[in-house]
Amino acid sequence: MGFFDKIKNGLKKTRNAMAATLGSLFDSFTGANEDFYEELEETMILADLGVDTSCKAVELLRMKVKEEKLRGAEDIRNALKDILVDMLNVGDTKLKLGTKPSIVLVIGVNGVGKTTTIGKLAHALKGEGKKVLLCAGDTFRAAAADQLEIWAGRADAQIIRQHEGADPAAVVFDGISAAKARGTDVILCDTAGRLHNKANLMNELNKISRIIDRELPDADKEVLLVLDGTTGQNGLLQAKQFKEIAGVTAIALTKLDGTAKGGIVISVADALQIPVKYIGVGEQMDDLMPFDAKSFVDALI
Ligand SMILES: Nc1nc2c(ncn2[C@@H]2O[C@H](COP(=O)(O)OP(=O)(O)O)[C@@H](O)[C@H]2O)c(=O)[nH]1
Ligand SMILES: [Mg+2]
Repeated sequence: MGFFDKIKNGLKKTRNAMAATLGSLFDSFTGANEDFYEELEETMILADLGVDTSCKAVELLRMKVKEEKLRGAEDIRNALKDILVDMLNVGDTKLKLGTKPSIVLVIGVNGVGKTTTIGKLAHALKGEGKKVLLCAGDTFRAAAADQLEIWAGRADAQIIRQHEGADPAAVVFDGISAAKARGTDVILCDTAGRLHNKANLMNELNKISRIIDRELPDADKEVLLVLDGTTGQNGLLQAKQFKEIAGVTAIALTKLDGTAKGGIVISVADALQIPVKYIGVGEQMDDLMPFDAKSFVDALI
């Protein structure tokens, strides 16, 4: 399956929902009047673009239609696509991993798909010829490191782990030392998402960040926030909290294969102004797609 087909297939549920509602809206199109704009906004809210983002998109469309004197349904549909692509373009969509080593700290609440995303990402980076090391910073349960180890095996990456209950910052320290000694290109750090309150989580993430800054002062660093695409606007709330406490530089939205509300991607990028860099469209190793705004919108509409 080609790249575009794979995105289309992964977004099938959202695509079908959008095709049904947007399709009938544009099929019965008689002009860009109040009713049309209202229905369009509703359609977007249903696809989980969120009230703010949907409002903004419709407002921008009104202006564009007026300025460019657009009349036909096809022109207006294309104008809408351009607006959504613009809203998604809030920064570079590629992870910046130029230095050797470079490091990605992967954060997010329990169950969103952090460990799985790390496994998929390791596989993708290996495919680019990079030497990858995984760091088992989720020390809450031994099973978490076991799961990461299985992914390391699948992706043919190295792994550094410690015993259950170990200090995650110490595991990261070990991982960085090993990476320096072994000539690793990219370190991917898993973390636990189950700390009981915001202060706890903040302390732990701060501690890990301090170690990274101290040990790798000149390295390229990314903080990748993983969000579960099926949790919709709830996930957005989570994301806002993480943005406050952790200096997020990139977002991965997972499980888009399981939802008709893939519009959340646009909502997240627009509300946080942090680029979505990956989308997860399944549980297999190659089900992580590098994000591209244009392909995404084309697949959606
Ligand atoms: N369908 C689907 N399932 C996913 C995706 N990403 C992760 N999962 C599943 O979500 C569950 C939790 O993933 P895990 O990586 O353990 O989450 P973590 O707690 O954040 O590390 C697992 O069953 C994964 O297989 C995805 O893109 N699509
Ligand atoms: Mg995990």
